[in-house]
Amino acid sequence: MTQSTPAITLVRGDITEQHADAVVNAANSSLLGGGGVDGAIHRKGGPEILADCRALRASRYGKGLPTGQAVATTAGRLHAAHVIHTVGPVHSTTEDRSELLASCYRESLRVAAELGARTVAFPAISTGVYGWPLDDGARIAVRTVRETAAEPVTEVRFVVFDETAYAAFETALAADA
Ligand code: AR6
Repeated sequence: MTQSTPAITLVRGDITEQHADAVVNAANSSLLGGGGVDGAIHRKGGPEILADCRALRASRYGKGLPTGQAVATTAGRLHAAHVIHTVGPVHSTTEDRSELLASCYRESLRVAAELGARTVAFPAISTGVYGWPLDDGARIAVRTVRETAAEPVTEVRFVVFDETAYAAFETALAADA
């Protein structure tokens, strides 16, 4: 049986306001919080998320969550059942780390599918503090989701903060169709 890939939607907004089964966090490998999306998710979701992250550090990820991998916690007070934390690569001009960025989307979808999530909201991973150019980050995001069968996930929603990011995803969605 061939599996279908999720439908993709694009919205401009705040990822912490999304109603979805799973919300993806652009975390760092410590899993203990930071700025950007990560800071916003922990602030709005409340302390249960950090408690789960600390438990994951104590059990499975003593050395931290490796770049390109994903792991789920509660979503605390967010309008979601789960937060899926993934660690994007820092952008490099000397090394091609695209495969690690693609892995973030693939692994997050794999975890979402395992949890039985149907709707998954993603930020533009690595395109903030980690310095990935938006156009390329959007292209990798769209291409990877289009290549990844993730039933029962039926909707992947890219949630971007500003007009520039929205335009980058619009272009990627049009070009890759
Ligand atoms: N909703 C949607 N998009 C957002 C939001 C929001 N509330 N806030 C920022 N963005 P970033 P990274 C956009 O820096 O590059 C943290 O400190 C932002 O404009 O959150 O993967 C972690 O702890 C950008 O386009 O994630 C790590 O140390 C995109 O989301 C590090 O930053 C991602 O920006 C991860 O860096």
